[in-house]
Amino acid sequence: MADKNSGEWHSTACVLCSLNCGVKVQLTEDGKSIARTRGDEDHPASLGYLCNKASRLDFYQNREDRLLTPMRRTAEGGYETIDWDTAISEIAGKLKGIAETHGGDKIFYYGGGGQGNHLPGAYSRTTLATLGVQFRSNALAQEKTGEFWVAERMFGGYNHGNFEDAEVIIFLGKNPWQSHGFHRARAAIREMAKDPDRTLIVIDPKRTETADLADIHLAVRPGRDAWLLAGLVATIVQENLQDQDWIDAHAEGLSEVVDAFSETDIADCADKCGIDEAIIRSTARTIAKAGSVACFEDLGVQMNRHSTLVSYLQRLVWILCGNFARPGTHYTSNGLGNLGGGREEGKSPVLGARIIAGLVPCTAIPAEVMSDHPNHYRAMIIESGNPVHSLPDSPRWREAMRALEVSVVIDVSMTETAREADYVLPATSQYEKAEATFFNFEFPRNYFHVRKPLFAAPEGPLDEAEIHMRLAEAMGGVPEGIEEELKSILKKDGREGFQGAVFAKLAEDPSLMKVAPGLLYRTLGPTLPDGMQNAAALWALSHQHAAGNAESLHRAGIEGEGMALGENLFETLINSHSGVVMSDEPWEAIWSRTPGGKANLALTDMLADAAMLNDEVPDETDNEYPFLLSAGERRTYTANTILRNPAWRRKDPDGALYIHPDDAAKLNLGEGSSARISTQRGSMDVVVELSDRMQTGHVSLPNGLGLDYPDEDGRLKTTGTSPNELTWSEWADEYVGTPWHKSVPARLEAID
Ligand SMILES: Nc1nc2c(c(=O)[nH]1)N[C@H]1C(S)=C(S)[C@@H](COP(=O)(O)OP(=O)(O)OC[C@H]3O[C@@H](n4cnc5c(=O)[nH]c(N)nc54)[C@H](O)[C@@H]3O)O[C@H]1N2
Ligand SMILES: Nc1nc2c(c(=O)[nH]1)N[C@H]1C(S)=C(S)[C@@H](COP(=O)(O)OP(=O)(O)OC[C@H]3O[C@@H](n4cnc5c(=O)[nH]c(N)nc54)[C@H](O)[C@@H]3O)O[C@H]1N2
Ligand code: SF4
Ligand SMILES: [Mo]
Repeated sequence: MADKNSGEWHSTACVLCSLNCGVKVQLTEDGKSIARTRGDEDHPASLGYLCNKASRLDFYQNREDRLLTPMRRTAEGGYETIDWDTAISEIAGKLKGIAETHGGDKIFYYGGGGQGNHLPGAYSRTTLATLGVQFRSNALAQEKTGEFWVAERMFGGYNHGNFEDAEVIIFLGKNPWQSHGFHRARAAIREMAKDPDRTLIVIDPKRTETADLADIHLAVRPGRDAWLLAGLVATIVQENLQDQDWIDAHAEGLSEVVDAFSETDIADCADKCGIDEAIIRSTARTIAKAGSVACFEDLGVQMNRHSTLVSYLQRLVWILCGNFARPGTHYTSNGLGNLGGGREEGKSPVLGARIIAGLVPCTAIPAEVMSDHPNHYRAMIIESGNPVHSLPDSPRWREAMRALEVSVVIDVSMTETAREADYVLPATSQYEKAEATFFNFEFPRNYFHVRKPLFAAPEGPLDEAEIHMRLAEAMGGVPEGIEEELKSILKKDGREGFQGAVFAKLAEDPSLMKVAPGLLYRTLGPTLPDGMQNAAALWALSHQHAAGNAESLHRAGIEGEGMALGENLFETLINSHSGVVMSDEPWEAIWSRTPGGKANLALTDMLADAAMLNDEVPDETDNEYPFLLSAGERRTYTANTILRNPAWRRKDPDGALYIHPDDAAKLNLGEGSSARISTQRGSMDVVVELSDRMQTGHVSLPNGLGLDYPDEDGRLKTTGTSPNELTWSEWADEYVGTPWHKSVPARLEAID
């Protein structure tokens, strides 16, 4: 726990986006709030960098709507507070009842971590394994699963770009000036823009802040990236621009790709995507000529038509020119845990939707709850996620939540999702326990940052680990006496003896594995320094990682062999304040993770789709819905739903709808006027802001708005528009079910 007295700077991380930049904070004198924030120069990746949002972190820690006690939904539809024992015994009884009567596979698990907290996900296994839960998902299955799946099949894992060193940088449906996605983004983009030897290419219908700094801005027509990328691939193939020597040495499947694109009509692609053929061809030549190219695709294409195909086509553009496993190009990284694998792992039980990386497509969940199929989900545990607000079709989600026989939400606030649940359990905040995320994709040197708690938790909330262990105990999943026995071994024989005892116990009774994370929290956890009980799960992970990665750990300066190496890794992690480099590899190491040591260029399903593009007549809009809505844009003051108090936002108070002035004029919409936006799903009122950054016919709303928060009188007040009141589940990618939020057909009209 941070020393409450004054003045001292404590190391932690910003939890407002996936980067978790290192932050140093000073607390107020009462030790309850963050008073000052600055960048942490000792953080191995952010190096002191922060964006505008980090100074608002106290809005995360201190909130009027903080959950302080378990809640149970009443027959009248309100909530009553209940004590922990009642909550745990009722929830355990109901979940266990469903598991025994219908099978654990009827209980669905959603979430497990947001942008700053992935340790709850580790402890949830204690409950899930006890119940025999089979199906789960999280927010990655509404954005990244298509990309994961393609990358897995091409490279054997999720690939990331080395943007800092690339000669040509491509941002595809990505606005890193606002959304980051790689470290020190604003500083790095400025460096790219300034350097005459580097070319920054931005592919975005909107002239974003990133596009302002680009050498080449390809203002593609919304939803038409597939044609642009097919045009780039076809140019490379037809003009013979590929790096033949590199492909001969490092890739397979070139002839299938050449066959698929040798007849592609590039003029037709140009026509459909709205970018001149000459510009497509010259851009392809720029890419082919470059010494190194790195590309970042994000939601502009991942939540859009042909999303999985686009994830493939953009990879073809750079892999044909040899941009993998070399500095300035792309890599698969080596971190702790393995977030981001993309294997296909069976099908979901009702719709038979493809499960990628263990995640059921988010768009399938409500239908799989409300179906009368015998295998439909009957209960749900939602932890550290707000799907009623953040997944497509909020109205349908509300219905699905009520259709469940039991629903449990574990959160810090009374969220839109919590308000539909049968039970709501209060969790400690990310600054009241040790925390970490698994979104670390650096290379050649990758790092891990375990943060120490800053604040004592208030009376009431519990760490997720404790919640899961209590549930498992109440369900009879934890053998009598085991906790005390392990504790006394740890006390007597230290960690080495403890490890031996844990292994012996597991060999004797493999079912103990189910509750291992919770047991570690209870036994090893309290012995960890600085109140870091919640870091206990990292002990097992450290040993697991050490067993297969001695060389990269040694190179990173973490010493020892066998068990000692795992122990040293764990010790280094929990004793560091600002994060630790825990992997250091040569570029060749990437090939050892690539099946057969070669990149796979030819994905036959994707090539078949690409071959159809010239025949496809795109038709996104019609007379009834003449606009395309980009539903959920990242702006200077948006942070998913992590911050609920609207006062945190210094700009754009209503989360305005951006529209081109020509469109606004036609609809008699002035700056700051109100409009109604309607889609096939619903209608919402919005405040309008004119912006010539938008194309005509294209409008955008921010993500993460439409949250309610108590005003001065304690009345709940909603700020801005909740985008998913306007979206629906079927509007999604055919392969992995990621929603098409960036291409929602919509109609606009002025209102008084
Ligand atoms: N400030 C802030 N930063 C964040 C977040 C946040 O809430 N706020 N959230 C974080 C999360 S969870 C994520 S996943 C990332 C997302 O980061 P981004 O994907 O960069 O964010 P978006 O603004 O949703 O979409 C990016 C761009 O896609 C463009 N776009 C829309 N339609 C199309 C199209 O048809 N084609 C192309 N090529 N582009 C199109 C939009 O104009 C927009 O500029 O941001 C992270 N960072
Ligand atoms: N239309 C549209 N919808 C979108 C998007 C879009 O662009 N357009 N973007 C999507 C994207 S990319 C993403 S990633 C999702 C994000 O949506 P979600 O995955 O729902 O994530 P968050 O909004 O970050 O919600 C995280 C939840 O965790 C809670 N929380 C915070 N700290 C703790 C803690 O320590 N313990 C527990 N138990 N809970 C905690 C917060 O209060 C919050 O309720 O939204 C998606 N929704
Ligand atoms: S880029 Fe900004 S929001 Fe993201 S972690 Fe860093 S400071 Fe926080
Ligand atoms: Mo995201």
